[in-house]
Amino acid sequence: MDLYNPHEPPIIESINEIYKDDESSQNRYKELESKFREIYNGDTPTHYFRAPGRVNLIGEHVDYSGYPVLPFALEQDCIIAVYSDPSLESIKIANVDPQYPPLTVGTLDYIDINLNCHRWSNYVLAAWKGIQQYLTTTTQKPRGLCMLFSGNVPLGAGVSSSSALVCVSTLALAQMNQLNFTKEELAQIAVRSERFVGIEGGGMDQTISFLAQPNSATLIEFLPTLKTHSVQLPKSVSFVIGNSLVESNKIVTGGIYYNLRVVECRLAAVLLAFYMGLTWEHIRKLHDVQVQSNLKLDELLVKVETHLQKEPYTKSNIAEILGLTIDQLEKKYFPSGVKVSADTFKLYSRAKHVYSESSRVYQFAEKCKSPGKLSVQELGNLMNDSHQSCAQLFECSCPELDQLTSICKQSGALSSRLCGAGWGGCTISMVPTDQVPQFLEKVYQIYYSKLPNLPKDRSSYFFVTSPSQGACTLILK
Ligand code: NG1
Ligand code: MG
Repeated sequence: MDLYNPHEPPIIESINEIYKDDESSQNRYKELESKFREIYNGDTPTHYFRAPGRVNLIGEHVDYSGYPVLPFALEQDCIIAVYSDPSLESIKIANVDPQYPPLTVGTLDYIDINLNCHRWSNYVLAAWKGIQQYLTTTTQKPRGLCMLFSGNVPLGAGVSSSSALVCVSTLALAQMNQLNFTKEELAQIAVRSERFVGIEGGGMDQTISFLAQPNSATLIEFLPTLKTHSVQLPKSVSFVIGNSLVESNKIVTGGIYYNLRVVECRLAAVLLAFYMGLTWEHIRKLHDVQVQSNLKLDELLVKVETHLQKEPYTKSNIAEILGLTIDQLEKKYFPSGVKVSADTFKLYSRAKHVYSESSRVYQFAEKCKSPGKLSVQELGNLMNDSHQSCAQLFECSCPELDQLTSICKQSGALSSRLCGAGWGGCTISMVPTDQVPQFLEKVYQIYYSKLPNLPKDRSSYFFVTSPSQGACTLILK
């Protein structure tokens, strides 16, 4: 069996096997088990599951426009211990971290997620809502469960702590209910489930959490159908994650940041199609414009220059151009979860970012295919250009991310860029492996040592990472 075949269910691993020389990870599961017994009156968990966070090398804010991304999975993950017996009629959710309160839901309850109440358990409920849909189509009665969660993916940091939680919940809830989905199916269910929390994400995070392979990054293509290709990274460099320590909560700011960008990209696609004389009524994504027009990314960039105005559009400008009322425009194109609150929409610069960033993703993956000829600085330049485009055209950076990425470059990194949604959170830097120790020390002195309330454990916010494996079921052996 090919362990990393997306058309197979996730693999079952032995905890002692995958954490052979790693006592602290083994202890993490032992602690989870003893905490579980303490919380659930002596019951012993029968199943364990894990799903990792991720970094993205390049391809930011292009997934929801239908374009490929190039992430890999982190070692940091969200893990769950689970127990089930036929007498249980509810799902009990608890977290080892006392700041995350427990919750109980009946297995047959209708799941209504309150978008105004920002609870960690919303992500578990979202996963349950996604899985419930498959159980009601069969005659199967959902299983009652006791679940205990523990996570070490940095939160609100653009490395996908939320998706790790949704993915591990999706995996556990599916497997405990004998739903034998493949990794690819689980990823697609988790993508739809996470949208119940109100953010119209593109699918990169859940896909890599399930389909990641150790030792390589993954090029994920979403259209016309989901496809993954492993990409070997150059051996002479290391990847360092540095959290700016500016927290960015996508749910809280979704109306002015993430969901606004989703709608800006959608409207850019529709107007571009309209002006190019395409059948714009069916267009939802910038990728749809490429499919219908059959143009290359460079040619589409020229179309953006020709057809979209540099000045921001208002809702009434756009409605008038398309011959719609504002109400029709909102119903057809605006996200239904976290409401967008903006008066103006910068369609020109958002479209320019998406088409140019997508071209960088293809170039990066292509260069990695011929390691003999590869100049790592060329990869670095693509990453640096990605940051510039995120900062200037997509406006998803912030002063601290700009400052940290330039400190990283001054301190020996070949490249440094924001990672994930942005507006805070992490940077990813590519550093020659033999220079990593000096790099870590320099950046620590210049950026981190000056910050107030710095967390005690440096490795929780500034660490070297390499591609790890995707979600799996674990056994205590
Ligand atoms: P993070 O960084 O986890 O907030 C988000 C989206 C991705 C992608 C990136 C930007 C979700 C779950 N994740 O990630 O789909 O659009 O931003 O490239 O919405
Ligand atoms: Mg997230």
